[in-house]
Amino acid sequence: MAIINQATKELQVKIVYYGPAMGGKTTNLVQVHDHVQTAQGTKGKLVSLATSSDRTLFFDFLPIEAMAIKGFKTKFQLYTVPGQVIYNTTRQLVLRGVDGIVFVADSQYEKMAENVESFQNLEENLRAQKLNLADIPYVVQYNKRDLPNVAPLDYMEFLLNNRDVQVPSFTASAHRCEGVFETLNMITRLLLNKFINQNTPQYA
Ligand SMILES: Nc1nc2c(ncn2[C@@H]2O[C@H](COP(=O)(O)OP(=O)(O)OP(=O)(O)O)[C@@H](O)[C@H]2O)c(=O)[nH]1
Ligand SMILES: [Mg+2]
Repeated sequence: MAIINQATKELQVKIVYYGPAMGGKTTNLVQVHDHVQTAQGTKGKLVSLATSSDRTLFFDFLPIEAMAIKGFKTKFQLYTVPGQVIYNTTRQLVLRGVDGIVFVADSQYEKMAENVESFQNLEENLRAQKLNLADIPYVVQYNKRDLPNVAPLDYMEFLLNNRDVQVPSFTASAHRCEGVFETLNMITRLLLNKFINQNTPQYA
C-alpha cells in the first residue's frame, strides 16, 4: 500500500498501466509527460526501458508530484508493464507494491481475446501476490477509439467491466492525448479517497 511519511508529510502511490501488447500503455505515459501542467504538478523524467522497436522491455516510469491533499506532498509513480505475453515475470515484478491500476484495452475487434487474456493475467499475477483485484482501485481505458474497426463499448464493458461493482471506464485515443488525463485523474481520485478514508478517524 501507499507509503506515508508523517514526518515529511509525503504520500507516495504507485499506479501501474497494465494491458495487452501494443494497446497504448507507453503512449499514455508519454502523453502525460508531454502535457502535464506545471501548475498541477511537477513531472520527473520519463524513463523507458524499451527494445529497439519501442516495445516495452521492462517498464516505463514517470514520477509526478502534486499537492493533491492539503498539507501532503503526493508523489505519483506511474509505471507500465510490458504487454507481450512472454514477459510475465517482469509484469509480476512491476506489480509489486501496486496501489492503483489503469487497464488499457485495445478497442480493435481482433484484440478482444488478447484484452481478456491480459485481464485474466492481471488477476492471476495479483493472486500470486495474495492480492485481489476487487480490493485495489482500478479503472479501464478503451483505447484506440480513432480506428475504424473498433468493438462497441457495451461489448467491451461486458468483457472487461462486468463485475458486481463496475469501475469507472473511459474511451481514449492516447496518441492524440484524448482520454489520457480523464483516466489518470480518476485513478488518482480513487486512490486519494481511499487514503483519506483510511486516515480519517471513525466515530461511532
Ligand atoms: N491509432 C492509434 N494508435 C495508437 C493509440 N495509442 C497508441 N497507439 C499506437 O500503438 C502502438 C503501440 O503503442 P504503445 O504505447 O507502445 O503500446 P504498449 O501498450 O506500451 O505496448 P507494449 O509495450 O508492447 O506492451 C504505437 O505505434 C502507438 O503510437 C491510439 O489511441 N490510436
Ligand atoms: Mg509499452
